[in-house]
Amino acid sequence: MFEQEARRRADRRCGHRPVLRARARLLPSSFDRRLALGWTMLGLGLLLLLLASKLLAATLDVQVMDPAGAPIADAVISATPTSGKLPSKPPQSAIIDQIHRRFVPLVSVIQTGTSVTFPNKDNIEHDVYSFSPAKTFELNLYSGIAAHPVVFDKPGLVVLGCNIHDQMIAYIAVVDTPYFAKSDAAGHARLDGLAADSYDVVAWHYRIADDKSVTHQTVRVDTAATVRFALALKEAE
Ligand SMILES: [Cu+2]
Repeated sequence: MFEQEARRRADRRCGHRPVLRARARLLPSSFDRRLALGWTMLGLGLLLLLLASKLLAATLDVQVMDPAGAPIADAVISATPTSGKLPSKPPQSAIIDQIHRRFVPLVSVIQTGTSVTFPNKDNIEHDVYSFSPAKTFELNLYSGIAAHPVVFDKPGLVVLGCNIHDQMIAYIAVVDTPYFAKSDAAGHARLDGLAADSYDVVAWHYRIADDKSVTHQTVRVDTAATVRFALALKEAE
């Protein structure tokens, strides 16, 4: 009796096996299809998110003029969200050349933590230094691109000089935000990719006459905003 029951069970199992196998063959393909569909949906979702973030990223246009309305070039503009929410950005790098006994560019704006290289493209040696509290350093007499990078790890203004050539000067504005730009010859600067927020916008120029200029403005930026600065400058030396 037990034997009969055992055989019956075994038969039932055997009888079921082909069906199970057939199902087993079906399962992976429908599962694969669902998986593929899942990945497609995920891809589409990510694409939409990317497009949305591009659309949501705001632009701040800045116009810098003197009190008479003439455009000011080389003004440094930086914008810091008043919410304190800053996107994390990997450390950046920048280059300041020495060409024909001048620093090029004359004015740079970089985010705190940026490493800067100082290639000497002249056929004479330079000795680059800064006494500024935001970054004190000296690159002893060198030529070519041997100069190692300098990391600017504190916000503030750094004034560069050369110990050999007194007329050599350059300015580095180190800012605690990834949102910055320099005005062009038309006095225009554009800050891209801002998250919607209120921003403390700061304008600075190396010839600024501090007492007469409005250098801070708070601006709400949702999709696009424009801000104007009138800076009084000292006479060029
Ligand atoms: Cu020099």
